Amino acid sequence: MMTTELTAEQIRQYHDEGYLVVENFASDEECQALKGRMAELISDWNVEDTSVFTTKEQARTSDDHFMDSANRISFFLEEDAEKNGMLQKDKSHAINKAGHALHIHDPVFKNFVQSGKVSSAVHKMGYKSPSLVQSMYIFKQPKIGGEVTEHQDSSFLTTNPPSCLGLWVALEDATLENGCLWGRPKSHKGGVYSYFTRNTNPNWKEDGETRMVMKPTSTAPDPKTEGDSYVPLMMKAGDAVFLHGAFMHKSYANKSGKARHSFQLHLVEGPSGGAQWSEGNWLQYPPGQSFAQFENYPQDI
Ligand SMILES: O=C(O)CCC(=O)C(=O)O
Repeated sequence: MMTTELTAEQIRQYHDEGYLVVENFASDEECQALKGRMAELISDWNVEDTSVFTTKEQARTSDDHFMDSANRISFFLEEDAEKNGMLQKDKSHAINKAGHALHIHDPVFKNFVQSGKVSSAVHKMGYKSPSLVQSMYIFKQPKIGGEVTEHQDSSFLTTNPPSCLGLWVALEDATLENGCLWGRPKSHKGGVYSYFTRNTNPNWKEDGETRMVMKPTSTAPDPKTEGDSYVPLMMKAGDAVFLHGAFMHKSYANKSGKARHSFQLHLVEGPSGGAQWSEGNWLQYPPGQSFAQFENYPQDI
């Protein structure tokens, strides 16, 4: 498997801009292998065993299916794919995403993430003991692929200190029409402005509260006012973008007739690298297991 060594200039760009696009990160064969394998997984998927995924009301919609998906391959439907409990599309066109442990449970996805190029890039970016905490396959379906509202990944995958790194790999061309990513250069320099954290009220349901709450930090201002400075991150199939955990990004709904499949990894610094996984994160392993067991990614997955 080809390895892609990032240059010192690319590392500088990543730290300076908060993101780094790497062309041809994945080969055509790798993109086809991941897409082909996902088609097989969908064909085996029992659509009854699912829920809808939307970023618009995430605090309210964090259901058991979502909260239990850390260590599974779970499937989530597009909001507009269902009406009155009935699917409006066949399941392969109704799915929003699959996650969050493709890298653990599926040999084809695992093979891709264990390729030397991912590990080499992550270490060059300064991670001492990177832990791969989640993987996702996002479909962004033609016509119904929903918007992803602006956010920072460190809000959703929190360590102390913040250390999240996203890797977003385009498996199909990502264009203005089909809902490419948009990002705000240098926005990571303002720090993490909120944390999506478990409600500490044990009676949240009875009290009419949500299971997860978005808590603003006192240190970073809410950067959402700076909407004009977003730039589109258009990519060809095989290109990838590394996203700093505090980098503001989003994507618009896909109104076009073309899908925009992508594969995402999120890593954090592990305990030996000096970061602690937050107990407030939505993503937790079952009792007795911990993210620390995935330190020194990718050898130890
Ligand atoms: O794929 C998208 O449209 C958005 C994905 C994203 O924002 C993320 O993975 O953090």
